[in-house]
Amino acid sequence: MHSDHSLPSTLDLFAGEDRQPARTEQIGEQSYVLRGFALPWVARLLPALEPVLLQAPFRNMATPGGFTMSVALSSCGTLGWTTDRSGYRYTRLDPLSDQPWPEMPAVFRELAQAAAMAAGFSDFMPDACLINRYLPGAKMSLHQDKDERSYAAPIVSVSLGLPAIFLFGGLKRSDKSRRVPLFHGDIVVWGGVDRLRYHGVLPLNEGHHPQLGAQRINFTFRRAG
Ligand code: MD3
Ligand code: FE
Repeated sequence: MHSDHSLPSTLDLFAGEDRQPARTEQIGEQSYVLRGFALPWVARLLPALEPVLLQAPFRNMATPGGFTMSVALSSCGTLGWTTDRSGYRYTRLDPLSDQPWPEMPAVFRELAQAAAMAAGFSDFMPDACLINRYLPGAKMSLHQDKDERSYAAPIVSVSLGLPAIFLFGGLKRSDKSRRVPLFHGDIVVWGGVDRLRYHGVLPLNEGHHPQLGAQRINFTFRRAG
């Protein structure tokens, strides 16, 4: 059994004059990595994920350019992100089933809201949770998240399973990007001036995670509509 990070420790004491605990890493003006924040939630997240994936299985979608994404996607919530030859968009129906996307489990929304709050964004009301599955070799090229109606809300991203190297760029594609390792249980919150920064994920390395096996699963919570 892994250690229980829900127990308070000296690492969780608030640092200096700031409201951020010591395990929070600020990576941009309004961007934060909350190390291990999701660990106490994993035992409730994984069972809630199962029926979502039965209803809306992972699939490798086509891009407008005619490639197939190496990351497999699903979604839950009112809106799900999809791509095909005609473009990127949010839809109310899963194109695979022509049925509404699975409902967002309450424990998903509660975690996203708690993480947003911890990073200083109150009243985050996500209506979309994109679920990304990375198998070894899968990657996400540098891009911006621009398909949402408004950029006012933050984005909350939960990393589970194998570690990955996240690329955190600037507002122009050519801006230098920094590499941020993300581990099982880490949450990243972006908002405000950092909302449109370019970002991506390097190809996933082989490995085995005790709970998730040879994969990384990422939940990305957004206010899309
Ligand atoms: C940084 N997913 O689904 S976390 C995506 O780990 C996506 O699966 C990655 O990028 C993953 O679009 C990275 C999500 C993320 C979302 C929005 C951002 C990172 C961001 C906005 C600005 C900067
Ligand atoms: Fe993205």
